[in-house]
Amino acid sequence: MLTIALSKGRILKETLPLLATIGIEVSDDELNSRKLILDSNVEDIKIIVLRATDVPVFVQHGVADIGVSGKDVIEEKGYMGIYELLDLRISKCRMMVAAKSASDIQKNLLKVATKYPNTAKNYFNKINRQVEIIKLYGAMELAPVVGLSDCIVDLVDTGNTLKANGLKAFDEISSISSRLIVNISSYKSKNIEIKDLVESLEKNL
Ligand code: PRT
Ligand code: MG
Repeated sequence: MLTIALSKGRILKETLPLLATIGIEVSDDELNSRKLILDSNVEDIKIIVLRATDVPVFVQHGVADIGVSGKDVIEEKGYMGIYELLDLRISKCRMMVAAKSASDIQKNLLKVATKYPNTAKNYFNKINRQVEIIKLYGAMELAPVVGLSDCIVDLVDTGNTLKANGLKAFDEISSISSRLIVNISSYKSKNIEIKDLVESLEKNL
């Protein structure tokens, strides 16, 4: 049995066609049901659908053997108990520092609002900037507008969300795409199945 954890939303939408290319399919009935553990057409492969930030946690603890997670989420959580095996090159975007104007990110003690406190801390440490991190769970773009922070660290794709809120992206922290991750023990105990799956996925990318 192989259990694959995916997050609902864009990663699920973009991973299902990849799985289909290697013969793993989930019916619309399963997808539209309220079930959280979905059957696939392959008898010993199940799909669990989670919140994006929970995918590495399920894989780390081995309740899912494999998962697909944004590099943003993996870097923020760290690599304990997991291996990153493959860049799936889907759900691409960039981790950026954004603010109302360039002068806002020149301040001495910078206030940074973000859903990614570790990523932000590491980045500003590396460039020797002193920061105060304000952890938020959503609507980051609001923080500089209402004066809660000087800037934000967040994902940017088209830039439309920033623009709509009067913000601009300044520095790029990293480029992001979704990665196939695997539980370290599963990788040992189910090595053949997992390697097969990874190799056929890789061929079809
Ligand atoms: O929505 P929920 O709270 O359930 O979780 P989530 O927002 O983490 O899930 P989801 O499905 O939205 O995102 C899952 C993964 O998709 C992330 O972990 C990233 O790896 C990847 N991804 C790719 C993105 C984006 N592009 C993206 N643009 N995740 C979020 N965004 C958001 C961004 O945070 C900002 O609010 O879209 C907005 C910016 O988009 P543009 O196009 O306006 O620049
Ligand atoms: Mg979202």
